[in-house]
Amino acid sequence: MRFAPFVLLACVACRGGGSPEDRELGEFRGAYPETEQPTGVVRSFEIVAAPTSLPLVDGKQLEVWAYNGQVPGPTLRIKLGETLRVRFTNKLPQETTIHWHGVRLPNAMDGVPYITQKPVQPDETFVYEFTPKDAGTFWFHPHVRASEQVERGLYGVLVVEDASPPPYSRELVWVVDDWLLKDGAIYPAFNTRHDLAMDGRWGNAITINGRTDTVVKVQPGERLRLRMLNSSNGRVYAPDFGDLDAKLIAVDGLYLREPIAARGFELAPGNRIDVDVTFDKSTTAPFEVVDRFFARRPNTLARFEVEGPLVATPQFASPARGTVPRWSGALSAPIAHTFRLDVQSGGPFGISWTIDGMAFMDHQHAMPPAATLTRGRFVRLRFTNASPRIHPIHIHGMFFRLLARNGQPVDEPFFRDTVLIHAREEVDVGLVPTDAGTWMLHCHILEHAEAGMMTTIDVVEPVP
Ligand SMILES: [Cu+2]
Repeated sequence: MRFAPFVLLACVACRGGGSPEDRELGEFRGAYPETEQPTGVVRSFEIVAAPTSLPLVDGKQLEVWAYNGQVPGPTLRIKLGETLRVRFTNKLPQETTIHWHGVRLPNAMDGVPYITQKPVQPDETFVYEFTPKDAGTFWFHPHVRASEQVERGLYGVLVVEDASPPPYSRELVWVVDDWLLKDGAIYPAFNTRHDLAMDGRWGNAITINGRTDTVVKVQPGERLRLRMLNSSNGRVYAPDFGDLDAKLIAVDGLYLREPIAARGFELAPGNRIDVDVTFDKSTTAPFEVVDRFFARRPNTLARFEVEGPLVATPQFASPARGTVPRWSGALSAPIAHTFRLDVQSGGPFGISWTIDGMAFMDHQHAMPPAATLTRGRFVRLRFTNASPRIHPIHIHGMFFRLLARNGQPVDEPFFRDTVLIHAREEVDVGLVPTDAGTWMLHCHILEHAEAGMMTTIDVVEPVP
């Protein structure tokens, strides 16, 4: 009897091949940052979604839909270990929900209509309550008619601070969005044939926190933490920080294994990056942050102007020292499921975006899950983009690591919850699901999602 445990171990090793990498594949501990113990502190917020009018984009009044009368909505801020309680009231003319993008939370709090909750009807209230497992930059937005509701202005940032936040001079939260405006108003037709067939709705005005003319005045020596979110329906940005000393420290909330130069990151809809920026004491030259996703059509996003007396630069080690496994043997693991991304004609919009040949059109008639995964067990998944358009694929409630693009191994020193898959590209990811439930997997180009590019994956408890 005393040898039984060794027999069991040998058996597991047999199935996985027995190498150190294989053992790491199935090992959850250390795959994500260790969760702080819940502190018992509950942070309560009220959020009301309602139509309103705000001076946005170029300063003229714009009819929008907003959380608490603001676009972006309020930045909700709690510390790791604290519980977020949001009493949400819908004052919109249509049903809605709030999805907490990137947050590992109980499935019932994920805000997906008919799958995790009934949609919140006009004048109804719903209470979201959960204790995030990770510190980081997250966001929230509706998961009902998102291509319209998000475009009209419904989104906000959730910052889960470290239990002991690093002492930056200050912190900036930048929500990058683009607006399709015509005659001083949000272009009123949503899910147009053009937007559905192309890469979603790309606007004609790019804003940071609702403004096209962001200028941040900083003092020489300051060290900033910049939390940046792309809330656009379809537009991808590649922020270039030029001559700034800018290091990428977190992607999609979680810290990197080590800081890397913040250059060329494809900030697709849904993605967040945290950037550690230090302003040299010796220069007062202004700095621009420029989107270079299309090299020939750069967009200036914001400008830093350095002025005033020198300040001492806070000296501390980069917080980017997250536990990010290499999963170096992962490409020899079997592919648990291949998601085929494609397009076909037909359906209510005349064009349907499909996963595995199926369009997810109506939340009320849920399809069977595309895949069933086991909680705590590593899987390798493949996305084959058979279409000529881009698809930022987002998985709810878990993080994954990129393993390969078109068969070429990739070792990104970070986790993600959203990855941009280019036209005709094949992408492999690895992940260890940590929470049971039915989780959405979908394209974050909101028009593509609306026209069907969504599915679910079930995460089930391991068989004892
Ligand atoms: Cu897509």
